[in-house]
Amino acid sequence: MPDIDSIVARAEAEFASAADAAALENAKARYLGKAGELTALLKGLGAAAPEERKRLGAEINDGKARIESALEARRAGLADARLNSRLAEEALDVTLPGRGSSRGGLHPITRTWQRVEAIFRSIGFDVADGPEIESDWYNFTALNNPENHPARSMQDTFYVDLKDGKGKDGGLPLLLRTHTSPMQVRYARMHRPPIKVIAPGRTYRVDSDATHSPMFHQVEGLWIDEDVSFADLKGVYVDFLRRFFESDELQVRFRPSYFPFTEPSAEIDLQFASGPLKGRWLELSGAGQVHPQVVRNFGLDPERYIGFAFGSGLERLTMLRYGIDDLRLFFDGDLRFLRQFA
Ligand code: 2U9
Repeated sequence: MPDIDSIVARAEAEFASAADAAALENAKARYLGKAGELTALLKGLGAAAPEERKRLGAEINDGKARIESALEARRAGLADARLNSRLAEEALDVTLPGRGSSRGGLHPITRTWQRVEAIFRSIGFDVADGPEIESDWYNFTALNNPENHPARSMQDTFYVDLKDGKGKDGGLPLLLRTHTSPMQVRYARMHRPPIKVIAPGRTYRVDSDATHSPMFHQVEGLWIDEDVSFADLKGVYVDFLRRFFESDELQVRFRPSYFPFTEPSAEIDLQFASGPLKGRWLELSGAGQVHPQVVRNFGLDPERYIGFAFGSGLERLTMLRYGIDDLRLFFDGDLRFLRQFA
């Protein structure tokens, strides 16, 4: 008669050394499976004498129960170990400080843009927005730019040249607007006077150095009615500058100049009463009385309607307001610079 205790002891040892569930199930088969050792003993019982069969049967069944309980214990042990190792692997240290969420902020140009809109809205100006790809007519012709004006050349203006020949407006070229003026022409042709509007937005010129970027921002304004004068222009613009720069002491100077779309025209300079730029005349904007031909291009009679226009770079306004000395900082995306405005 085989020694059941030793079979049970071997099974227990094999189960204990099974490294995983698969090894354990293989070990189980060697004892309790169809061809297992204990199964073989049970099968052999038939050959034993009846008295012997009863005693042996009880002994084998007892051995089987011990092996099964060793198996269950090892199964539970392996499951426990697996759970523990997963817990260790996937552990979260809930005591670690959070990563925090960083605060976003508006780009300084956007801040200027919004500030300019708020000031002009407060004195009754509408804000217009429109296409950055323009036709030659809206960008140049309507603004009284002569056919041979250098601004129209390939060296100064980005022309749109689509391969399928679509970059044309009835045979004339399309281009990236070189100023926001075409938007005011569109606006003036869609509204009846009084026309009181500003057009802030992106503009493009073939120009790139420390003080010029191929993409830059402008804000232009237009006020057309039956009796709008140069004095109104001065009033509106000086008020705007004092509010924009938050200084009532600020000095403003209008210097004669020339633009094809205004006549007479002026450059606008300003002088701060305090701060690092104090006492220096700084060029800022241009302006003038809208040229009669431009008023005609609005579809209006220049004998009846008159008004003024002005234009300024949003970059220039921003640099003077915050004391920024390099235009390229606006376009580099350097967080050390941008965070100062957040
Ligand atoms: C219409 C008619 C006239 C807008 C004007 C200027 C003078 C001017 C420059 C300032 C710095 C452009 O960004 S800049 O380089 N602008 O000097 N702009 S008058 O005149 C207009 C606008 C629209 C229909």
